[in-house]
Formats: sequence, structure tokens, C-alpha cells
Amino acid sequence: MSQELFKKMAQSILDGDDEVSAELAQKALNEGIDPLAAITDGFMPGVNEVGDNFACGDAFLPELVMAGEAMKAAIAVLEPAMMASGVSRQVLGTVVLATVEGDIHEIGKTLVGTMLTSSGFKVYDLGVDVPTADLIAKAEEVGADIIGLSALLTTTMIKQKEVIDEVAKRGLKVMVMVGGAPVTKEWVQRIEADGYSEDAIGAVSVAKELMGL
Ligand code: B1M
Repeated sequence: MSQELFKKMAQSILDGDDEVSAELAQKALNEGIDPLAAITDGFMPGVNEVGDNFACGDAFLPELVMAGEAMKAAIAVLEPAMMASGVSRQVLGTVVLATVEGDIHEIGKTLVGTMLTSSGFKVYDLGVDVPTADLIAKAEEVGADIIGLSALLTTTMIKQKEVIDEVAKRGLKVMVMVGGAPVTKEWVQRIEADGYSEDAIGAVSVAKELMGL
């Protein structure tokens, strides 16, 4: 039953149809499907397929843009339910979150922010294409425990290292957690990040670990 729905969800992303993706997201909620499962098992396979098609020249930038819009429309419907499912109301820690400078991919970063918020973290989401200096300034202003950095491009991952180097240079007591599709464990070790997760659910566990919880 939900497999059928998941297939339609993936197809709505491939079609870049934000009306259908939003309708299917609502249908999932009506049927009591876990919103995160709808994203990971339904919509994500579609977005990954568009990405693969783009990489091998079978899809072009407009398809990528439309897939992104369809994904965002679905998440907008699912997000309130993800927020409401959070159990903890105690503030577990403060996170300054962003997609690094030069990178405008926002969907994964926003999902991580939603999961952290619904799990009890106070999240300052600075958006996309955020310069290192702005991240550091915000982290200092709000006394952040963690800076969370998303990067989706091999060309922008280096900005994660730039932030870590700046934190070290200034002797700041803030941990840095990184993620994003091109980020690997090897990269994380190389840049000496404090935490890494390959998905949004894992990001919550890693953030809790960093807080000693
Ligand atoms: Co772009 N894009 N894109 N794109 N895009 C990729 C990333 C790409 C892999 C596609 C491909 O070629 N296969 C490729 C990168 C290649 C590379 O560097 N190796 C690529 C490219 C090349 C580009 C452009 C350069 C294209 C161009 O202009 N010629 C351009 C770059 C613009 C820029 O940033 N300067 C570009 C633009 C775009 C759009 C704007 C059109 C659109 C984004 C729309 C938006 O965000 N509003 C877009 C999209 C949609 C994609 C793909 C198809 C999907 C990304 C996505 O939203 N995934 C992507 C291919 C792919 O990833 N398969 C691709 C869904 C999202 C939920 O997953 O973001 O991975 P993700 O987040 C996951 C995890 O990674 C993790 O948790 C999330 C949830 O599970 N995670 C974290 C993410 N951040 C985390 C942080 C954490 C922890 C975990 O801690 C802090």
C-alpha cells in the first residue's frame, strides 16, 4: 500500500510537479505514514534519480530546479507533523546551522534543522551560501554549542574546513558537525570535524552525543 504511494512520490519529483508532490505528502499524513519515511523512502529516491540523470547528461538544470521545488513543496506539508512528533521540550543545546558559502542547496540542511528542532535543540538556521565570518559571528552571539555545516558540492566542502580552522584560530568553545551528500568519513577525519552524519536522523544522534547526552 505505502510502496505504491512511495513510487508515486518519487515520480512526482522526477516530473518536477510540486502540486502532485504536496498532494501526495498530504495523503501520506492522512494515511498515518511517518513523515520522515515519506521523505526518505518516497521522495528521496526521486531526487536521487534526477541527480543521477543530471550527472550523466540525461537531465538538465531546469529539471534539477523543478525537482528541488517539488521536494520543497512536499517537505513544507510534512514539516509541521515532524515538528509535532518531537517529544523533548527541554532545550538540549544550541545549534547554528547553514549551507556553506558558494552553495545554495537548502533541502537537506533544512531537514536537518527540522529534525534537530523537533528533538529539542534551539536551531538558528542562517540559510544558504553563508560566509564563514557570518557563521562565526552568530555562533559567538548566541553562545552556540554546535555549528552545523551542510555542503552539497565537492567545490564547497572546503568551506567546512575553513569554518573549523577559524573556530580553532579564535579558540572558540563550539563544536562543528558536518554533512551533505559528498561528505565522507575520510573527509571528516581530514578536516577534524567534531561530528558527522550522513542523514537527518543521524544528525540528531550525533548532536546529542556531542552534548554528552
Ligand atoms: Co544541485 N547538484 N547543483 N541543485 N543537486 C547536486 C548536489 C549534484 C550531486 C547533482 C549531480 O550532478 N549528480 C551536483 C554536485 C556534483 C558535485 O559537486 N560532486 C550538483 C550540481 C553540479 C549543481 C550545480 C553546480 C548545477 C549547475 O548550475 N550547473 C548548481 C550549484 C549551485 C550552487 O549551489 N552554487 C546546482 C543547483 C541545484 C538546484 C538549485 C537546481 C537544486 C537545489 C534546490 C534547493 O536546494 N532549493 C539542486 C538539486 C535539487 C540537486 C540534487 C538533485 C538533490 C539535492 C537534494 O536536495 N537532495 C543533487 C543530487 C543528489 O543529491 N542526489 C544535486 C535531497 C536532500 C534531502 O538530501 O541535501 O543530500 P541532501 O541532505 C541529506 C544528507 O546529505 C544529510 O541529511 C540530509 C537528509 O538525509 N545532510 C546532513 C545534509 N546536510 C547535512 C548536515 C549535517 C548532517 C547531515 O550536519 C550539519
